Amino acid sequence: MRIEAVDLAIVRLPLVRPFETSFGRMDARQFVLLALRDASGATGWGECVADADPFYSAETTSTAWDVLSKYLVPPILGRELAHARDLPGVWPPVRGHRMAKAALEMAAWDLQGRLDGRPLGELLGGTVRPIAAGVSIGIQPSAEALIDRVAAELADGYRRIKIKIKPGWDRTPVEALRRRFGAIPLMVDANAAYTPDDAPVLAALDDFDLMMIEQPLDEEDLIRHARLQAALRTPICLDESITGPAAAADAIALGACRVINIKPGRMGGFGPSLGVHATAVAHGLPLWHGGMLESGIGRAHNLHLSTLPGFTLPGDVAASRRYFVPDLIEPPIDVDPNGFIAVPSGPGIGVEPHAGRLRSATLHAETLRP
Ligand code: OSB
Ligand code: MG
Repeated sequence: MRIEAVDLAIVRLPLVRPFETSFGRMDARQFVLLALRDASGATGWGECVADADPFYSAETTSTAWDVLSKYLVPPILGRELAHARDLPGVWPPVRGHRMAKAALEMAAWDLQGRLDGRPLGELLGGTVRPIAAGVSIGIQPSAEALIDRVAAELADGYRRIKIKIKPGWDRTPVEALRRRFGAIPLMVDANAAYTPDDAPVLAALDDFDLMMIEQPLDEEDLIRHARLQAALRTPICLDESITGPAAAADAIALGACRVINIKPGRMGGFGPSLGVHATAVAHGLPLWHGGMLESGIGRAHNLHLSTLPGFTLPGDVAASRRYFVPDLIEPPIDVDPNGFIAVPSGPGIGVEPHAGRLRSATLHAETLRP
């Protein structure tokens, strides 16, 4: 591939309903969208998962824009690359900024698939097949409101329910869901809202046979996660802490988790994700694919990676209509009555933005050329 131009846009899409977590409430998604234009006329798409605010992670839309336009995009402009996997080798030694790196790296993989005429999932080593889908449900105003949401998601076929928790909203919603829905596949995500002093509250959740507790403690606290895991029967799943293959290996060696949530958009792209996948599979840890409220572009990338064999649990990769109506892509991504999502077929990610919708959702755009 030879990239002749990169279009960068800041895109804003209102969410169909607010999404509340322990770190705040979101009403819209604002992200950097990349288009890599190859000399052959093909275009690869990438969506940066960094949000407008630094609450889930340190990176933001602004930092991603800055790092992409100053450091990551210029060295690839006009340069011949044998394969998408070679991209990180041409970057200057930028520390961190994994979300910015991921957006560009994942766009290069989409382009690679289009140039090869193959679906991205196949290039990554997966077998393109329908993906088991779960949902992530934000903090609700009451247990009754939560029960109504869960009932609607189960009726749509979703195969696993994840609810967001925080101190003060943990036992009550879990107890209410178990009482109303019995033994459904249920898990919770704390987004790092607890401290080691909260261990008794988390241990009390052992009574409810949760599939796992996701990221209870701070992202840098692998050792405290290991101590907490030793005190719990419920498996801990790490999300924010898994910054790449080294962190995954450390977490497994320490016993800090028994499940891993892979988000390529958070961990620097498909290269690092394949590394985490291999490490987890080698140690027999179950994996699932996370989500970051992506538009159809990022969602399609996630579906393709989800076709790898290590993803044995339903992921947070749900239908477009739970997030955006209309989505940036047409047709939107849908779920079947059994809770499976078809991976878009066709070369690369198999979808592209609807031109008119992209234009009206774009807040700012620039094109970089050699
Ligand atoms: O922690 O998994 C998370 C959304 C934004 C940021 C972090 C997370 C989430 C979700 C939603 O849980 C997953 C999705 O439906 O895309
Ligand atoms: Mg999470």
